[in-house]
Amino acid sequence: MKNPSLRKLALCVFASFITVSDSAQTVADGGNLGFISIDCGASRDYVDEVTGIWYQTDEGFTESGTNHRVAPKINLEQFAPTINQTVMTLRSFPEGERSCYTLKPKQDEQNQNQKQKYMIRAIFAHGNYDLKNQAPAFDLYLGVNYWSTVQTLPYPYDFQIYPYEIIIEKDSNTEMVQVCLVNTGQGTPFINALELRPLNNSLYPAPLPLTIDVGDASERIDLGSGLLPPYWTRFEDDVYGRLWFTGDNTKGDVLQTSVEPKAEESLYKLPSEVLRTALQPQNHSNLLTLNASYGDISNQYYMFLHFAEIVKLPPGHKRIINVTFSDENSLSQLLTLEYLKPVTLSSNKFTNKGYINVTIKAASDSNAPPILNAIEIYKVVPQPNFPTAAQDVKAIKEIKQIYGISKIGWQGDPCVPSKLAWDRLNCSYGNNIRIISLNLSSSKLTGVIAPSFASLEKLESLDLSHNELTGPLPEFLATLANLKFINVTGNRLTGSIPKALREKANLEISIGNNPGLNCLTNSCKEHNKFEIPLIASLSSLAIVTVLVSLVIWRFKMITVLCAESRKKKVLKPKNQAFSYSEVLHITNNFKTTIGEGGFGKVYLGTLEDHTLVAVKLLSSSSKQGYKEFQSEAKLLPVMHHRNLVALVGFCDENDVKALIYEYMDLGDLSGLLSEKNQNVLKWSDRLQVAVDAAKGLEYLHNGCKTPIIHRDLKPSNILLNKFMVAKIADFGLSRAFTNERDSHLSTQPAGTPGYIDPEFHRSGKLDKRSDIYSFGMILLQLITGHPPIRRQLDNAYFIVDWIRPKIECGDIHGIVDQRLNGEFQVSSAWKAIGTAMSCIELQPIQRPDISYVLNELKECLVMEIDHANPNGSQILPIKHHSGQFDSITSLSPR
Ligand SMILES: *[C@@H]1O[C@H](CO)[C@@H](O)[C@H](O)[C@H]1NC(C)=O
Ligand SMILES: *[C@@H]1O[C@H](CO)[C@@H](O)[C@H](O)[C@H]1NC(C)=O
Ligand SMILES: *[C@@H]1O[C@H](CO)[C@@H](O)[C@H](O)[C@H]1NC(C)=O
Ligand SMILES: *[C@@H]1O[C@H](CO)[C@@H](O)[C@H](O)[C@H]1NC(C)=O
Ligand SMILES: *[C@@H]1O[C@H](CO)[C@@H](O)[C@H](O)[C@H]1NC(C)=O
Ligand SMILES: *[C@@H]1O[C@H](CO)[C@@H](O)[C@H](O)[C@H]1NC(C)=O
Ligand SMILES: *[C@@H]1O[C@H](CO)[C@@H](O)[C@H](O)[C@H]1NC(C)=O
Ligand SMILES: *[C@@H]1O[C@H](CO)[C@@H](O)[C@H](O)[C@H]1NC(C)=O
Ligand SMILES: CC(=O)N[C@H]1CO[C@H](CO)[C@@H](O)[C@@H]1O
Repeated sequence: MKNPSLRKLALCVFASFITVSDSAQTVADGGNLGFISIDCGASRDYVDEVTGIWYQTDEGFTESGTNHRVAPKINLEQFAPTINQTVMTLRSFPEGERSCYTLKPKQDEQNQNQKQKYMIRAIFAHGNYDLKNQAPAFDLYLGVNYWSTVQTLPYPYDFQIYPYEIIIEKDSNTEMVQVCLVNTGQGTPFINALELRPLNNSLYPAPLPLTIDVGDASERIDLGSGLLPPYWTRFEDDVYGRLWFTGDNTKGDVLQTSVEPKAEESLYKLPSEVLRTALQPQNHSNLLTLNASYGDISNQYYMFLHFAEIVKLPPGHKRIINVTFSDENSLSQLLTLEYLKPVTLSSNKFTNKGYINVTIKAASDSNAPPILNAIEIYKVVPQPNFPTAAQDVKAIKEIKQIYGISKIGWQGDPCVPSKLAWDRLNCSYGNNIRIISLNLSSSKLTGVIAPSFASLEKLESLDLSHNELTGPLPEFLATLANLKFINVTGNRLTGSIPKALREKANLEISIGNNPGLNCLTNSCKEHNKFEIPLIASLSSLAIVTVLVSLVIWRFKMITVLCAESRKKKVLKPKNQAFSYSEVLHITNNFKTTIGEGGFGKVYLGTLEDHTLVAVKLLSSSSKQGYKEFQSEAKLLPVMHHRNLVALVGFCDENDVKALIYEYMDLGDLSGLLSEKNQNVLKWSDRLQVAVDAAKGLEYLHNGCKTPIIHRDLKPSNILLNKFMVAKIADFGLSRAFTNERDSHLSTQPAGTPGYIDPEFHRSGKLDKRSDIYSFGMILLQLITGHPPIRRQLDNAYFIVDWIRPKIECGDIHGIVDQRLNGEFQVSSAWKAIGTAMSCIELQPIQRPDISYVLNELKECLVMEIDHANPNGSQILPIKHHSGQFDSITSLSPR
């Protein structure tokens, strides 16, 4: 922690200020010079009587905080008549960790694409504004980098004014400069004034930013000043608004002149008041030594010495000065002074040796001793942090503005520094810092989904659920290459899901509870042309034979598509038409058979990008199941969900008809549960499968305006990929209904014995509850390891009749699959059984909705995992949807 030196401590509001020069009045509006002058906490704009500078209130520069007046209980004017208006009010920031002021310096029209140097000054004087007699300390940031720590002092020093100055360089690409106050838990940050002044770019040649910091060895001193210390001069004297302090004159002889040095002609434009005085060695010595002690060991400094001859030397006499900075080079510089002409020498970088050593000697041929008029010592402010990519900053600020998001924490850079990153978003911190997830769930957003979201190029997850968003789900979201998850559940979106989004690989969209959002009607029309009469069942179990005549025009359409696709020999995107020769190529001439169904064989295939696929080929002799195929071909391209098997493409060429699906490495659930499988599925894996399948079913039932009823749910229709993510397959019997209440009378037989809803079997009435029944039977099979109809010896009995007595006598270990050897959490198992039993109520009306079932199953999973991690580590089953790996890696680390 730094402590302001005593010399600076003495700098207080009782200072006597320098007299005013008339010329200052001509710049009533500092804005013309590119000035920004903010009187924080002021209630109105005004022109400072003394300096002629126009001060603005901080409205529009910052977003939070409250206004105060220093020393509210005393008559300041009487108490300290010289106090400056800018210091009299302040703004404090009791809420939020980081509070920022955003300055937008005017871009010089003639100086486009150039860098521009600015001086920024922040002024602090708390004046016991809150009557707490405290001395707050807080950090000051310039953009994403630490600048300094403001350390104030308590009564009776509470009127001390702390000016912090920094010289920065802004290139024309950066639109704005941000000065942020960061609460470090040592009191409420506050600020009295903030000023920005453009500098001539040739000034202060050194790596920027450079700062002059109250608590550090850095300083700006006017030597030989006749004024009693302390004092500081302001704009009326210094066109750049630098503050000058009186130095220690006791080590030398003071020189003064009443003649004005030609300050205007010099680059640094020092106030003539500063140049008019100098110090020379005592007793006509030839050596002036400066010795200042450094601040922190790690700091680096640059020094600027200002000289001007203020003594009219006899003709022929010269003052020649030999300056040696003990900086990195320690080179000596020779300087011959001319009468009244200011000159500045700059040092190289000083690395810290504990003190600064500069010797100023008279050169051997000099006729006069050395002098020094003023000195500036700047500390280099390290810049270790880079801001978030400008594009993302712009986009998130637009989003903030469009939706009027007034979050106290959303100030400054969204991602940097990481400990101050905005809530509700996550970033990737590589070479290029990007926003990768944004969660604005329940944020009262209204209006349409703005294009700014699409500017967050690297976004992986976007949660906009539970807002009041209207309009369509925009197609531009599909341009986000990494996007894997969108949740717009619970809004008022309308229209249909754009094709580009539906077809985007690995994208999960949650669209539930948008009454006007239709994912079928429009899309189906659009998709009709993709229908091809193929059989689409990956499962190999009983499928009913139905003969349906072909719709000839569709074949023509498809032929055209195939012809087109043959021309482009490129990698196919999703749901694309493949030619027969491509199918041959993909399957390596139908080399590997991975399954066989009623309609033909399923082959293993490999796409050009090495993705494995399952190619279902319709045997040319088979005339079965066209209806089923049509269902699937109609529904599958429309439905996109992580827990539904995805259709990759199709082929229809002359007699060859094939459907191409994503490859599910681990096969179907009935195989995984069968006694032949040596790798017994763990309890937590079973629950995860149940949760996955429930999610898929929830999407079918509730994700779209038009519910889809699967009608043939059974373990063999639940497939698992290599990450053990379960997906529902086989939509051959699925039906979509425009009106949910309108339960349909179906004449068609459907379903598989054991899993089929007996009520549907009886009445032929079809609704979502039939799927729930089947789902309940699958749950029971996951729990017990047994199919619904168990055969033992000559007997066959219904699993429910076997299970009920065990439930009644509380025999959980008798119910759960014996192969688990009791390795499961009892409460989790009971909950799972309860859920399953509620699904298979005979009265459909008593069966729960799938969303309820899903929640119950999630809770089962949490119970099991909490049990497996007794230390309470927060591994949750439902992850942030960043990829396929999430849920499974958290469950079964492999
Ligand atoms: C900066 O100073 C140099 C030298 O005095 C001068 O030539 C130049 O015009 C100045 N630039 C600006 C923008 O004032
Ligand atoms: C200058 O001379 C005076 C009187 O002789 C002496 O007291 C003082 O120490 C000298 N100063 C220096 C810097 O030599
Ligand atoms: C300079 O200051 C440092 C620290 O105050 C001190 O150790 C050193 O002796 C001084 N050097 C000279 C030449 O006065
Ligand atoms: C200061 O620098 C001068 C010239 O480089 C050198 O002679 C002197 O010893 C240095 N003093 C200290 C204390 O380093
Ligand atoms: C300047 O001072 C340095 C260090 O004291 C010395 O080495 C050099 O010779 C001097 N140069 C002149 C021209 O006097
Ligand atoms: C950010 O990451 C954390 C930790 O992984 C996670 O808990 C949080 O939900 C994520 N936030 C968003 C908006 O994705
Ligand atoms: C978004 O935040 C809400 C609550 O803040 C949370 O329930 C939800 O899971 C989050 N979404 C994601 C994708 O992390
Ligand atoms: C989408 O958001 C809703 C509401 O926050 C939530 O209930 C649902 O679980 C989310 N969907 C997913 C897949 O996370
Ligand atoms: C440097 C400066 O601006 N000083 C002024 C502060 O305010 C008092 C009273 O308003 C003036 O008299 C000073 O000149």
